[in-house]
Amino acid sequence: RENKKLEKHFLSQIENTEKIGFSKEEIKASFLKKLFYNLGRVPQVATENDLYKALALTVRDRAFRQFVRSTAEFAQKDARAVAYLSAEYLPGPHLGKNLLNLEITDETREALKELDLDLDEILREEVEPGLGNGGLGRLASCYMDSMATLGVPAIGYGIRYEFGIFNQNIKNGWQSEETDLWLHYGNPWEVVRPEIAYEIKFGGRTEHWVDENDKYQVEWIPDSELKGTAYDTPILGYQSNGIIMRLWKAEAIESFDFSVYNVGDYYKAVEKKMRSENLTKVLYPNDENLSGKELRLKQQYFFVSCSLQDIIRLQLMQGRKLEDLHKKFTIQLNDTHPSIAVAELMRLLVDEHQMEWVDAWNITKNTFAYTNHTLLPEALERWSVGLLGRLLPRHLEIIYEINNRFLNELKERNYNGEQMARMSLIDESGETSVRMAHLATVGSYKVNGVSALHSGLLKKQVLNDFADLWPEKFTNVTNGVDHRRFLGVSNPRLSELISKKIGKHWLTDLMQLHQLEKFSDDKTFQKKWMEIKLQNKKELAAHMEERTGISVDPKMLFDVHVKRIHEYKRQHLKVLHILSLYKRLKNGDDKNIVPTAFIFGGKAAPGYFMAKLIIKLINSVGDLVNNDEQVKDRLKVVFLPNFNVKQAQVVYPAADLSEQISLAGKEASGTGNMKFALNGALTVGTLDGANVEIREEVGDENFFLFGQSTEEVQKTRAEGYRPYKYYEQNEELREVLDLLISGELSDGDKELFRPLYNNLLQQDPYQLLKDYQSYIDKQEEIHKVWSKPGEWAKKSILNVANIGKFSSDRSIKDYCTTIWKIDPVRVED
Ligand code: OAK
Repeated sequence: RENKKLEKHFLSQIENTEKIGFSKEEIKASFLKKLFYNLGRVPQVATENDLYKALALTVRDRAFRQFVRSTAEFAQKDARAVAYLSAEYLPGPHLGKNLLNLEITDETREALKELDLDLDEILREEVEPGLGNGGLGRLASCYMDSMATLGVPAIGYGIRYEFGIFNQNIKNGWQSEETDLWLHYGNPWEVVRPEIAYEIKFGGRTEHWVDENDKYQVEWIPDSELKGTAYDTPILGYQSNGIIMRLWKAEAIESFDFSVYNVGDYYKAVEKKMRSENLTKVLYPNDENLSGKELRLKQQYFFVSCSLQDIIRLQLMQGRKLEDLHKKFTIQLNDTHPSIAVAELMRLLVDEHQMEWVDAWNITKNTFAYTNHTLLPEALERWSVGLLGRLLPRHLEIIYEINNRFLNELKERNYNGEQMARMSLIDESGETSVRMAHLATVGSYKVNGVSALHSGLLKKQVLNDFADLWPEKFTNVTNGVDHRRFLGVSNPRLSELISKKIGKHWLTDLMQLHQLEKFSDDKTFQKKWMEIKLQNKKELAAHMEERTGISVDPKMLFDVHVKRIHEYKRQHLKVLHILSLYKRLKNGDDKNIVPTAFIFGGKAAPGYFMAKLIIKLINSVGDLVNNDEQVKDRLKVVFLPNFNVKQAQVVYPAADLSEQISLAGKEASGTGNMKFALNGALTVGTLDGANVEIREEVGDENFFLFGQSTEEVQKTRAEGYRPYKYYEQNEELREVLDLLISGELSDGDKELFRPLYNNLLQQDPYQLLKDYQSYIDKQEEIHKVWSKPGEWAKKSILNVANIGKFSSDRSIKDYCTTIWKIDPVRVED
């Protein structure tokens, strides 16, 4: 827009920090104004939610200021930018985090106090956006924070699901799912951009012809269309920059189908609108498991196409050539969920922008980079050619063309038929389908795994042929976590103690925590350290009692297993341990058993029977143990319902022991492991995912290692694993397993847990029985160490002191140097 006056006044307003100040008085004034002018409320009738919203809007103003300033800076520097494409985000509550980033937590607390309001109460009002399932979605949000903090020009693209991950209730020990209504009370953080909207096509057919200039042309004639509208949420970095998360909502192109309306069928007209909106209604709640549903593919294509059209618009708007797209943008694919982008960018460049195939391909394969987040075969996406061709006929043609050219290249390099069939984008072995990981790999300039172990396995197993062909394409970026959220916001007591000792610099450089090492033997420091842990445990205990009715003594060892429920994560191995302790106590053998609270949390995919049965088992064991007079002061079992970011922020600071017990070779990285250690929990874990690197950093004497290594797991399997052998040979294990089908856990019902029992005795795909004894032995050692408070405190301090590597700031710097080739542009105040 050319309007000098508007611009001049705008700038003087925005740039003038006085006008949007950060002092207590200014925050108070803004808050009161928001309450009155934006929400139309006077104090007498204002609800808790009104107060929350008034504060959120106060903070959002300040957040947008940062975002606008960063954008101007990025534009001026003509910086190369990242478009992060992720089907999932789990940002967690925004308010507390934004206050920290703006460094106005104390001022805000004071301002509210003067109004007789409590900041903590207002913070509890926020309903978090549950736009993801677990690790992958949360990682995307940690990366958004670090990109903002470091000044990496970036946009995070995703889907604005109206209903996010379900709310989990526990009824009679079973999980039940309830719709997530996160938008019900309105979302003060987002701004809709109705003018940023793109048309999206589905179905129909293609027409091919040669035009008058001898150019091959293709037109896609769809059978339905809808549009995606942008909703922007500012994501602040610490102290300075801000970027946006742009989420797409599906809508009908016209609100009403007027041709139908005119003939009088009003309801039919509205129906079309509703059908379009269905597309972004709900998040698929499967974690590392395919739904294979048509709507899911539509969601993926929908958000990818909106995002790519937006990226092209931004490229052209800034007067740049489309041919230079890969120079100004890099597009990171968060797993294969957005991998249809490879075909879509080709379509946009070739069909819509008339580019030659070879040039378009050159741009495409220099634009995308692909992160793999799992090796589980059941999570590797494939779409049947039938479904893909029906929904996206043009894309299927493009995928076949990419594949033909790729296979020709292999032929030229003398690959044989078998190798080519293995590497093909099309899997012809069963139902003909497209292997999305192959499409992403062929269409990207870099492919990375998320921990050293996982990246190695990716090269050795799932993508080995590709790694042999293009070794330089493969790399590793070990995951990291947003330490400002998971220590700064969620553990204020520990943050304060640390800052008092070593200053606040750790907030932007987590390696500073090394300075704590020299206090690890200091008795006074140890005492303060453990007092803080105890305070945090009291808070968690109160929280758990409120939600489950189960009371826990905060002095117990808090042994915590929180993450999605999945057999490979082996929550049931933890259960076997609890039952072994229970048995021992009942037999009067209580040596080396310290009073312990076993705390679980996590959601099961609604259709995953075994995972749901594991939840029921945990609760049944809880009923048995918690109500047994003989053991109830020694063992407690709590399943905390509805584990999400908000609850995680109460759990991690209160944990003594972090359970990271997946079967080696199965957990790509894990990030909960990092959050626990960051809060001073000691890890009991296998050599899986990032555990390996955590152990390297914190030292093996400060990490409780057990179980087989990846190689040993493979050897066990190759030698014909017979779990029954361990059942026969290990008496305690046998007794514990038999307890599952004794009826003791299930009101006499001997069949309830039989599926788990049979699975463990007959297949045991995750080798619990094999790792059992090693786990039990390690737990005995853990209980011994816990009995020596000084020793435990020292290990806890050393864990925190050596966790610096696992900040997502480090991960993002790695992405910048090894993959994106971007220099961050940090805007200083
Ligand atoms: C979910 C669906 C499909 C593919 C992967 C996932 C997923 O959440 N993977 C998880 O990603 C995290 C972030 O990289 C890792 O820390 C977890 O180990 C991995 O399971």
